[in-house]
Amino acid sequence: MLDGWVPWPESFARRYRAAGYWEGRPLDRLLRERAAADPDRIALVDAAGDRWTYAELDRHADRQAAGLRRLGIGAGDRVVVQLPNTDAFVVLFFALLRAGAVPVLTLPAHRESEIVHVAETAGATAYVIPDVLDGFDHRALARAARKAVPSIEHVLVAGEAAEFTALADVDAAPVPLAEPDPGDVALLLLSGGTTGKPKLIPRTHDDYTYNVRASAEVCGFDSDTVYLVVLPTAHNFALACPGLLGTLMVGGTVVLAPTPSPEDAFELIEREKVTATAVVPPVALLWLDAVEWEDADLSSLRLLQVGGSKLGAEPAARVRPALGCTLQQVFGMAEGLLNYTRLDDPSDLVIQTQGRPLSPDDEIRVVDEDGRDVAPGETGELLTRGPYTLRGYYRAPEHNARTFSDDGFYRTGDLVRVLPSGHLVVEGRAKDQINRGGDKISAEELENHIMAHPGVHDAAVVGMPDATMGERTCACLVPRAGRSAPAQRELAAFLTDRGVAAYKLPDRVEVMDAFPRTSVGKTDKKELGRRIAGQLRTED
Ligand code: J2J
Repeated sequence: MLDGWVPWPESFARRYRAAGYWEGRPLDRLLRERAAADPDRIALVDAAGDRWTYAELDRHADRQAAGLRRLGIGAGDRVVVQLPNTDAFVVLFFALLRAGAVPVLTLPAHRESEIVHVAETAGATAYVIPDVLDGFDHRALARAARKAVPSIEHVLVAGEAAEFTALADVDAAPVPLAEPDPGDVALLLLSGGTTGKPKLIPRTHDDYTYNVRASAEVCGFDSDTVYLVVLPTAHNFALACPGLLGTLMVGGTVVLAPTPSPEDAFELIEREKVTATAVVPPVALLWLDAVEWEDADLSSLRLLQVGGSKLGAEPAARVRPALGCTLQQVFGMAEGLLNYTRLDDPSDLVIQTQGRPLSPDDEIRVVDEDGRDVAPGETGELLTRGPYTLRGYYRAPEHNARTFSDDGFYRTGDLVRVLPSGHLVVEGRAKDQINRGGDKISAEELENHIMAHPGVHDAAVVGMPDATMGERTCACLVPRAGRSAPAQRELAAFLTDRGVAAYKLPDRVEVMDAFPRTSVGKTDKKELGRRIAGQLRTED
């Protein structure tokens, strides 16, 4: 069993098994079983129109698993995966599971700072990359990562491998492989993060299979479902809620979009007769406008899932008239808990709320700053535990001590209120994070990077309101005595040079003589946020 993760207490594990949530099946079986039942159905279509049947996908995953084993990548090995929305991701994901290795899923946008930290924390033995993506050479990143993290023995490249191993050559005749223990960790997801560095989220075969199966049921996925992957495949939402895994589990067809742009997505919706997809609010807003000028036929689309950050009631109400499909709000987290509006919910709940918990055994508490339960309907911090919510981050005991209650509830950092129907309304956030249209940015992580700049004495990163993104990132700087603080462009270049992902770069820089302080002398970020918001209003 993998060490460094926190399993559920045995009494809970027993309960979740008895209730039928945990079925004792390895995650990759969902593909194996569909391939046996319906070998010739189309499982996967990429943007170029290449098609994979279930049998082909299954066979390819078996061959790649054997190839991975031949390289020495096997049981319990952590493998950092950084691939775009391509068939290579899907094959590799199942191949790793079958080889017994643990995929560690990172975004294509991540750079040296994130990759090195993640690979180090995971103790990764391999790193899988594209060759060049959007003009960025991932092989150069791999060279830097290998230098910084000596445990990385293998770099596998989808495309031109240079001195590394081509993923296409990771291929061998299938060999019998022992199935993993379904109670063990199947994959590691990345958390949005609220502290200095991103955290790793262990998800077990049992818990993730349940996450996928229950989501597919709630969303009405079946073999007629054609699901378009718009968000990165490495994102929990697109992967498993129900996402690509939920579609494959029920024998539907997964279509991979290279970008969320209306041009790419609408063309694929029309060409492949897509029935369902999942997007973040800024993409939903873009699509709602784009239907006015793009003349693609979107009539096949039945379900638009929107989540990752809060969708306003006004755009929510426009989804059906503009796109002709059902809206589903999803308030989820890679840590576990998923809230969905139901397909038959009255429209006011669909428009005004962020859904209700997926599982009857999702336990919800809403507490005040002292940890006491608030009165029903009042706003407080959401705490949760349940059959698919983590009990601790991977190899992070100190952080876990703060982030989990003694009885195992995860403190989400989200401020919510619960309606009598059980639906949740997200009212704000207690965590020090910016939610930039669904992309999460840890203020502390970014502040640490910024404070390495020689012109900066102190830094505070806060969100500022934005009509499209919900929030954007503002870096408030106090210059070092006798020096000048960097302007936005210079700061962006400095952070890029440090290997910080582009989505984390501040949208605005505010230079000030000193920060407002709270009564205990801490930087008053709420006040800073108010000041920036006020300033933006005067600029309008
Ligand atoms: C407000 N805030 C939301 C929503 C997430 C499905 C959907 C989303 C995610 C995700 C996910 C929100 N309204 N509808 O993994 O499977 C904010 C909350 C939450 C955090 C989690 C999925 N939906 N959020 O966004 O791990 O603050 O997962 O705690 O990236 O996003 O972020 P993440």
